[in-house]
Amino acid sequence: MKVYLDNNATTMVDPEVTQAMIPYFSEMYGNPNSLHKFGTASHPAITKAINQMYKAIGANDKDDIVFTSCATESNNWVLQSVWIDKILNGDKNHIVTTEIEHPSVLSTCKFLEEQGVKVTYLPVNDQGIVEAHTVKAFITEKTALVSIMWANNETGMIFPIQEIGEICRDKGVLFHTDGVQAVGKIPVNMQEVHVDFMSMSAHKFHGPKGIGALYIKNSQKLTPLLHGGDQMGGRRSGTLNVPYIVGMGQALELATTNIEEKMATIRAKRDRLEDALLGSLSDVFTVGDRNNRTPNTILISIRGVEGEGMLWDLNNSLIGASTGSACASEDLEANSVMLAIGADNELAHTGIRLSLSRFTTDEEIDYVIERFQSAVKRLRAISSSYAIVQPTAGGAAGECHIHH
Ligand code: 7TS
Repeated sequence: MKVYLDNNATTMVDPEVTQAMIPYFSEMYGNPNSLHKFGTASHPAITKAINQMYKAIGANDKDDIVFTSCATESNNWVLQSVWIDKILNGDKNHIVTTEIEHPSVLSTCKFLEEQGVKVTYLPVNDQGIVEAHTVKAFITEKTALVSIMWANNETGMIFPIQEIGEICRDKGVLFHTDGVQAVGKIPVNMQEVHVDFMSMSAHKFHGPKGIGALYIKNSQKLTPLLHGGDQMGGRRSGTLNVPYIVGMGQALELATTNIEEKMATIRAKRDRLEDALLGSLSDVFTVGDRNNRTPNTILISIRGVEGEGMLWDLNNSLIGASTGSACASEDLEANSVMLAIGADNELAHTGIRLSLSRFTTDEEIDYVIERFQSAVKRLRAISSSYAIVQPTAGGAAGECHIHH
């Protein structure tokens, strides 16, 4: 058996999405900005995809959804353009974000710091989230933007986006959320939250890689990152990627149709896996209250077992998991999100992220439970440190046993 449990890194393209895309590679390849029929043939499909996106996230006619090449671009666009609009050409100098954003936000913030912008990286609590009152305490007269993710890619923990949005609205500060791990996984309705900008990525919800989008509330001004042929109303130049636009719209419609049902099915499998691992192994911990997590995610630590060793064993059993974000997995550093939550350095080297999808089956879960347990036993048996340390050997396993 072969089991893919790295869906927070990327997902399989839904075969229905592939089918919807194919005609726009083959027959309808014209440039949609051309005036001839080769170009205009794809207009209805683009309109359909845009409508699918608006409906899926509850955007209204006044809002804008602009396609980009990925969420990394969407995140860069918001941060760099707010810097240009509100800091270079305005009287602000400050951005508030968190310690555990995706590198596409954190590295852009570091770049902006080099340009003289002040950035506050809010610490997370032991649940791995930032509470709204903490955000409020750090907003000043000089704050141009708050950028806080909707759900974290490594833990799945969901941030209080509604409350944070209200605070930003009351303080007159722009609010951007990286919605990559929320959109298509949990209900997202832009009418229910006050969010100015939201980044999305198709390959996280069974769409193609290499296409993202940015939601812009009330189509407000945002200096373009890419200047050129004035596509997308001049907001984002570059020939429209028609097949991928079609794929993104179709994938989001499929992901969000009956989303509560889909969530319940994935959650039941996730909880069964989590309960089985916590119940059968000593000294294992999962991060964050699972009722406040995206329903597909587990970040589990196994005392005495290096994450990379565990991945190796799982990989030998044809199980794909990760030690955290694939974007950072080439180095053997401790999991930075676990460190931010307060895990000690040793424990932060043992994090394994298991992320399911709607294609994960019960048989796959059974197989993973069995292989995971035997990998832990094997690796602990050969671990010199575990035999010596055994800090709470025999103690209860459970959620949130990570101490400051
Ligand atoms: N934002 C979040 C929260 C993400 O999880 C990712 C990808 C991105 C942005 C970047 O999206 P892209 O469209 O530019 O690819 N995250 C991960 C991950 O957790 N493991 O691999 C990639």
